[in-house]
Amino acid sequence: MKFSPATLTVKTGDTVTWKFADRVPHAVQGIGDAAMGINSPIFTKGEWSYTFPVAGTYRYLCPLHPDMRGTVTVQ
Ligand SMILES: [Cu+2]
Repeated sequence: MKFSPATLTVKTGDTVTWKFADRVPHAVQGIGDAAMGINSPIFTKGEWSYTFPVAGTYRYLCPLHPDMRGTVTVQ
């Protein structure tokens, strides 16, 4: 019931892949306008990727479990 790692730093243009492997479903959903592109389907098992074209700090959560949060810093 957590993202691991919860914080990640990447370079502009990098692609981040979230891997879902749990007994309950999860998703990723960006917080705020800049993170709108982070919006995955709901997975129990699977992967979802997003490429970050613009530098910044992007926060996200699992819409099913809003205490599950993470941050991607794009340099
Ligand atoms: Cu979840």
